[in-house]
Amino acid sequence: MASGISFTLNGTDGKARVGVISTPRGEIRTPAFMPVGTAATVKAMMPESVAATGADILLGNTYHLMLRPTAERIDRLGGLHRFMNWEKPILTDSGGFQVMSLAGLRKLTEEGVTFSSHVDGSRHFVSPERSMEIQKLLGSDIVMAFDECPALPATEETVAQSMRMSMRWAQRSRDAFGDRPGHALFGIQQGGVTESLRGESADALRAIEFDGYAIGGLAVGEGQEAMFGVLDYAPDMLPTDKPRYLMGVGKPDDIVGAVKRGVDMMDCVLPSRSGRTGQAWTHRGQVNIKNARHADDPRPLDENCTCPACSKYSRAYLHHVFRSQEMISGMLLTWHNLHYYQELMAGMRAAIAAGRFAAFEADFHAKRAQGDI
Ligand code: PRF
Ligand code: ZN
Repeated sequence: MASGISFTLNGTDGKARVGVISTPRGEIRTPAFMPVGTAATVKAMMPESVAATGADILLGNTYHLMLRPTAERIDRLGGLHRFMNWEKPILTDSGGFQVMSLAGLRKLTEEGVTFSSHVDGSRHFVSPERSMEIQKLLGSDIVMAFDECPALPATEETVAQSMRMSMRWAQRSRDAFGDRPGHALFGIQQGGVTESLRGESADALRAIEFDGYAIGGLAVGEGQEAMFGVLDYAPDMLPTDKPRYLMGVGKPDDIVGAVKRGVDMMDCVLPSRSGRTGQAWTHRGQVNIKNARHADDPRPLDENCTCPACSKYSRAYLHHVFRSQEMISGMLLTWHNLHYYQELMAGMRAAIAAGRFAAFEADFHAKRAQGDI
């Protein structure tokens, strides 16, 4: 499996790891946070601004792009990187998870999923083979295997059946992906919160062999304590010499806890989505800019932040444009949030490399405990 994508582990501190994924489109420093660019845009951000926050890679979505503007159209227009003007690596999710959470009228069989589009109600079919084809048309650098993720709570039997089908789909994804130098295929572990099922899933994926391994099926309603409980053992079940990607996580404290337990990559809509609803994430925790206490405040959102929202504007201004529903509100808060997330990742990478991750984590929690000023 000569993939042309390699992972170098540069250091560990406890279970936390620092490294680099090398791709033909550039290096991804890990632990990495991937901003979500679902519909060929990170909402409210120019691609060069996303890069300026420190992001090395974006996440795109098979489900959304296959419906609109379609993978075939993006292919005709030169692929997703050119279409959205983002030259660095792109990882695409495979669609199954989004079908289950967004589409209407779903029919799930061994073959794949038939569903109604949330855009116009039209009927579509995705299978492991079709998902691999779509992600190839998009030109994705890191392709995700096609899986199914049951909503928790679910019975152990339901989770087991679903996981075993996802493992059969993982083999079909591997077969359909073939050999594509310069492009990587990641498998996705399922198994809910049951250790033996997580182990069975990891064994199945390792036997197939992937370029990286995702931990799926978490952050789906089980709560942080249960998620950390799984992360206490799940990363150890995956190969040490390949990247480990925790899908759809999370809040800053989820991310710190995941990195501490051996996770290398994460993605989440939270920093971009909450920016558009007036929520900011800072060193001192969450700030709601629509709160009246900011109306006369000349100070920046976060004194220690060098992003445009913090270096050029006051809390009073950010409050005003949010209340006035001005577009710059979503732009500035999204920029700040993505900058904060990337700075958090850079801080963790430096701490792991220096063997002071425990001190970093203690400081992270201490600052948040002080609360917003
Ligand atoms: N599978 C896929 N995408 C995902 C998930 C999953 O389990 C999750 C779960 N948090 C988010 N995104 N394919
Ligand atoms: Zn800022």
